[in-house]
Amino acid sequence: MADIDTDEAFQELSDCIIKGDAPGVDRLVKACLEAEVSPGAIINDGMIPGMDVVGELFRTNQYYVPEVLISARAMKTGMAILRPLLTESGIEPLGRVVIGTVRGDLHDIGKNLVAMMLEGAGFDVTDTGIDTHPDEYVQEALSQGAHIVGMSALLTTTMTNMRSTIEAVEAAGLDDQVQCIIGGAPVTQRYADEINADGYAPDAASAVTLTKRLLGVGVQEESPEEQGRQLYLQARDALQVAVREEPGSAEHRGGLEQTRQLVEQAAEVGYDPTHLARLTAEIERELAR
Ligand code: B1M
Repeated sequence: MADIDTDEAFQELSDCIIKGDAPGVDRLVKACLEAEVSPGAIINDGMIPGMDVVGELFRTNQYYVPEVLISARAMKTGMAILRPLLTESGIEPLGRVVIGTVRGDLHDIGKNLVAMMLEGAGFDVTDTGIDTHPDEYVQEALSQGAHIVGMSALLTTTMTNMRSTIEAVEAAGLDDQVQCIIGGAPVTQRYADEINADGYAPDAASAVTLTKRLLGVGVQEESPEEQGRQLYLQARDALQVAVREEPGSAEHRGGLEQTRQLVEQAAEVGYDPTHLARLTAEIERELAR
């Protein structure tokens, strides 16, 4: 058995995940295993803290999609080594998620990000890929014993297949065991409410928080101050996306509406009105463009 300072190794492993250094992760995971560190500790104390930092950097616009994908790939490198050992040692995942892009939709970059972040957070994830028929979600949910069905859609024309999927889950009598969550650029909380989804997340990091919250695992209750801050950051992100769209287009109006809803939610939990007033003024300016 090789000798190793586990605290140091975990810190290095976490740094490698943050930097997206896949060869570093490969080396460190193997070194930890060589030193008989348990796969669960390697994931929970070395890799997941790194991915948590990545999630936070992404949420606060310090990391963008390419950095997150590179970190997620590094995470996957470690998971690929550890997954068979975890199955052997019988460590239970936080929950089982079936995720896919809905029927008719071929966009998968965002969905892949969400899947990787969920896997990184300790969930067992089955990815149905793109163009997923409602029946396929149901079959996978049944065979995997899923707790969560996650749907991604990037087109206003395919969003409607989220409703069909939720209906299929209900028709299969799975709605007691399975919660349906949705996301994707044109999707909003309002739409989630309209189609009776159990949750909506605007980005991959929030999808992890939402999944943990729905399953009651690993999430401490956020203070109203923190909730407000998160909603404000989401509103700011939504506005940034909306202003890039053609003024007056459905995407532009939808993005501004989503921003307004988030501003209202942040106001409800008492977030600083000066910051929110700035966003509201920007929404008004955009609407007048
Ligand atoms: Co397409 N496309 N596309 N496209 N494409 C959009 C979506 C579009 C907005 C571009 C535009 O016109 N401005 C537009 C949709 C208009 C609309 O319906 N409102 C559009 C169109 C029209 C089309 C085609 C119809 C074009 C054509 O053929 N005429 C066609 C449709 C094909 C089909 O799906 N049937 C098409 C095709 C394609 C490509 C294949 C070329 C390519 C996809 C490649 C791939 O995914 N492998 C593509 C791309 C790349 C885009 C844009 C440019 C980028 C999408 C993306 O990957 N964003 C996009 C324009 C845009 O968004 N600005 C566009 C990055 C990604 C990280 O973000 O997916 O939003 P996103 O995911 C985020 C969140 O939304 C959230 O978390 C992610 C990370 O933060 N999230 C979830 C996503 N899923 C979630 C699930 C959750 C929770 C959160 O819970 C389960």
